Amino acid sequence: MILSATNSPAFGEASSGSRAWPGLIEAYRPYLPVTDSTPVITLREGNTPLIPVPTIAEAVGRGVQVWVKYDGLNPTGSFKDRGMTMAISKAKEAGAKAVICASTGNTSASAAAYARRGGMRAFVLIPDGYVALGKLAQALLYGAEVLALKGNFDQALEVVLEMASSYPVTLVNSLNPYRLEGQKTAAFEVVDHLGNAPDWLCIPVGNAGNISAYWMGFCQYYEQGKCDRTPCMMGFQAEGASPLVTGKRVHHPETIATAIRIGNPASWEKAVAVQQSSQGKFTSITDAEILEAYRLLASQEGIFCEPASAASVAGLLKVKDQVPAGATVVCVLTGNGLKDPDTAIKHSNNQFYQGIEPTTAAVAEVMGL
Ligand code: AN7
Repeated sequence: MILSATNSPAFGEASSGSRAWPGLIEAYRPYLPVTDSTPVITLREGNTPLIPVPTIAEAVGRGVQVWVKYDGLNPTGSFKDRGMTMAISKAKEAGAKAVICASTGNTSASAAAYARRGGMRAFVLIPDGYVALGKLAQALLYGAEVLALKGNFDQALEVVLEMASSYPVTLVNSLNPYRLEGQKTAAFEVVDHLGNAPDWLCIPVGNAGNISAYWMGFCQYYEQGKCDRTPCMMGFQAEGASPLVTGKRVHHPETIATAIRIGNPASWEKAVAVQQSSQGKFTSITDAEILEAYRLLASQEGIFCEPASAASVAGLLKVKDQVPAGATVVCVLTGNGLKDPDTAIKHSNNQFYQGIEPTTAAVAEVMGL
């Protein structure tokens, strides 16, 4: 049975009888570590659509049903907003004046938006030259103080951890436990929409915060009797940045999916525990497979996600023969395709006719009419 999103616990309750979505802290307040004195800093994140993807389901075959959780429709265009509304609200509650994060891009955009809305400074450290254009544009315009480091994400994270332990700045990377508390609500929404947990959850993995958060959410809902099973957690990493697949830190991670260009995941142990308790698996996919899924989602399903997000669908297609017949699969699309216009333009296989004379004759000729 498919239930609608309006079954989530407090849909609209906080908005005096209206059906407006109040943001995930209000919607899932009983499940979150907030009190009446927590100042809720929200952009009404969450409540993102779970969309059926019939072309992908067809490619998997054997009656498997596939949905994507399109978290690229959050206010700053990625799932990070789920964690950031919690982390920033709790930082504000604790009296913080400034927050800091290392980021491959999405965390920086989200931290910037929520911190500025909460009246705090946001310091973001990014790997110079490896952040997608849209994400950099967001961080700058939201008013973050952006520091581009001559190094990769893993090095930036090491610096940030030291900064947060020595200076009065609150860490808002996913090592901040409130981040995962917020992000686990995506699992709640999946169960609220489907009426149960899926058999498989396919998810891109970088620092492994999100896979850990989803698992927390499914387990919590299972304990509450909201679902009668928990999914196999299937984590996918880009081949050039796949430490969880190889079991070894990658010193020079490389992938076109810059969001997951991470060689030393912050939540490494947590992710291994999730894989083991859920009987899931970590698998790597190549950049070519990521791009193939990225184009397929856009051109066949009308869903534009960023390359890192397409890793979940690329991964599903790669291991499709392992999916039990008739299973229900949810692939998480973590970020919006508009984040990375360069990759879209460079790797579109579709025709782009340029330099056409502005006449009907010229246009008709190109159209082959
Ligand atoms: C689109 O923004 O690490 O496994 O600094 O942006 O929880 O790290 C982003 C990660 C997947 C991986 N998809 O999630 C950052 C950052 C997108 C992402 C991931 C990221 P985690």
